[in-house]
Amino acid sequence: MSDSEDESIDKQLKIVIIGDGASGKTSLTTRYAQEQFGKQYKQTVGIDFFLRRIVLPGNVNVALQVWDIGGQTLGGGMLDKYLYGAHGVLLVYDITNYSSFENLEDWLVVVRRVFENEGKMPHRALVGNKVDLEHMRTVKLDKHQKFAQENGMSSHFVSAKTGDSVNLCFQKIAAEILGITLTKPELEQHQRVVKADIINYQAKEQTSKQPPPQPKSSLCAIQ
Ligand SMILES: Nc1nc2c(ncn2[C@@H]2O[C@H](COP(=O)(O)OP(=O)(O)OP(=O)(O)O)[C@@H](O)[C@H]2O)c(=O)[nH]1
Ligand SMILES: [Mg+2]
Repeated sequence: MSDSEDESIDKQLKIVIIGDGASGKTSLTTRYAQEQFGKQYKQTVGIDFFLRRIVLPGNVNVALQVWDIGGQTLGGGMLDKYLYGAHGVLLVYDITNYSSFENLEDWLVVVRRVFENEGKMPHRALVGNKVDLEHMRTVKLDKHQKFAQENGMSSHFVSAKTGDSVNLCFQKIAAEILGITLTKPELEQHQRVVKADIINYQAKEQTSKQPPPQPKSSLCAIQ
């Protein structure tokens, strides 16, 4: 099959990311689309777009059009328009911020209202972000699961910072929207290994004047 024929079987999916400000929507999107993460918080004003192509089992080429919506759009007039025509909606909260979880109720109200008229609801995914801060978790697992179940949502936990389960989350959502089953090896392939930085003790030693480490020993630290 030639490249041009490959192109013709592409499916385009509109994925909209919503949730409170600072829950990590932009971080999640840039991690997924550009393999980047920034510690600095820069509020999204309105909307940003990203595109990523993936291949699903059966050689199905999918173009994911990701709409990253600013948290401040809740209550504004534009949100309905952004949501219109979405195949999937990710409702993102920060597992260390309880109100970001509670407020998803309000975001869901808008989703329901927009799609009531369209007849068909989009795939809805509940995404708990910042799992690298597990020790600071304020939203219990059972709360998350209950909310997902009651609202017919798929359930995901990710860290935009480390990249943990980010690819997997989008892959699963796209496959589910298109009615494609992912096999266990395919699921495992998208589990990302979390990288640990190697500390250079020789460089540290020069600045801190600490006793030298044992020869040939090296340490890993997960940040
Ligand atoms: N530790 C940690 N911090 C994160 C993670 N994801 C995002 N952050 C931080 O959380 C802050 C807010 O992230 P954004 O992605 O800008 O949040 P947002 O949801 O896009 O916010 P709005 O654009 O205002 O709606 C930033 O300082 C990020 O660095 C994560 O997985 N772990
Ligand atoms: Mg943002």
